[in-house]
Amino acid sequence: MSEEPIRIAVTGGAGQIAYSLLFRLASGEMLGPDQPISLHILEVPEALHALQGVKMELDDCAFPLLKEIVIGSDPYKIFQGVRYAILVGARPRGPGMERGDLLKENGKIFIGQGKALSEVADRDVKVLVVGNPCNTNALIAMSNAPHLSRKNFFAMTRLDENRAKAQLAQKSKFHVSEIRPMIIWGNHSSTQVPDYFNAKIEGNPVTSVIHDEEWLADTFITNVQKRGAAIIEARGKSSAASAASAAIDTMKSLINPTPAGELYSVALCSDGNPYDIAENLIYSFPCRTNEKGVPEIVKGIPLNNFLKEKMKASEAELIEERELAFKS
Ligand code: NAX
Repeated sequence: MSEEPIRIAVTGGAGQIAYSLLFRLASGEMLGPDQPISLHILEVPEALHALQGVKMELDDCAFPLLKEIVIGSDPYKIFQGVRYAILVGARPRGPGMERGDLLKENGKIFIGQGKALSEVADRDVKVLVVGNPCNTNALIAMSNAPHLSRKNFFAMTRLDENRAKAQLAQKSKFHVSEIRPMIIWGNHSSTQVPDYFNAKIEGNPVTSVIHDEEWLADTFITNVQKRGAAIIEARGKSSAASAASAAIDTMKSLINPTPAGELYSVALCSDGNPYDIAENLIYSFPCRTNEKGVPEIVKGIPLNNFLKEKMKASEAELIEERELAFKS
């Protein structure tokens, strides 16, 4: 651990996910209890006043590890020297907005942030995109960051993984920590593929513990895909604390070597993947982080026709998003 604070950037700092995420980062949850950090928080100019209030609260927590808080709306200043960037801020879908419009509006944000990261961030910066549509936003940022490795851009599907684990735990009456691995393939959208065929409960195939195949193929997958909408319906607001928690889980997985026999889901650049998914997409795969701290796609996961078909549908959606986003 270095004594120098490590710089972590968070965008969308005045939003609801950041209101949970920033405090957990500042308490040391991502980099551990011995590593000082500095928070570099980006917002749009209209939300800077609200962000000032969040900064005041961070100050008032008197976190021992938090050495500095920098706020602002210029990505070239905020991303200066950052080792980790969690890109949460995004434009929400407005009334009457088509998916293509949403992709274009977000495209502008992630073109600018990709360029800024490429110019001023640490050369090894790991970038996790949370703001939706997160896979394609990450692709846009990656495509606009010529000085950074394409391998360092990720989009978050860990909330889907965690949601899937919670569903299987409730159905099987095992604790959630016994549900592993749990792979999410594809896009963070309703075409995502929660893979119960390769999931295990206490080391046994899910299908040998939960015998209700109809529930698995239908209710389980739909519950995971539509969990976000169910939270909005119940809470009146979209998931925030669980999204922040999943962002921290993801960063920890991306940084620390993965324990033997484990894996995690994250969307990353599909170039050279072993699952016949088109290149130049940000697609969710099972991953492990090696001893050098480099995340890699896990090879050799068996795929049946059900999975292959659904994975192709998610790939098709990502190709369509890419076409809409990159259409000039
Ligand atoms: P909020 O609307 O509460 O906050 C978003 C914040 O981003 C706002 O304060 C806004 O001013 C800011 N912002 C917009 N453009 C910006 C820019 N160019 N630079 C910096 N800041 C900018 O949304 P919140 O609930 O926090 O959700 C944030 C994003 O996460 C949304 O796009 C949402 O869809 C996405 N999610 C992604 C999830 C995932 O699993 N990948 C799950 C949770 C969440 O739905």
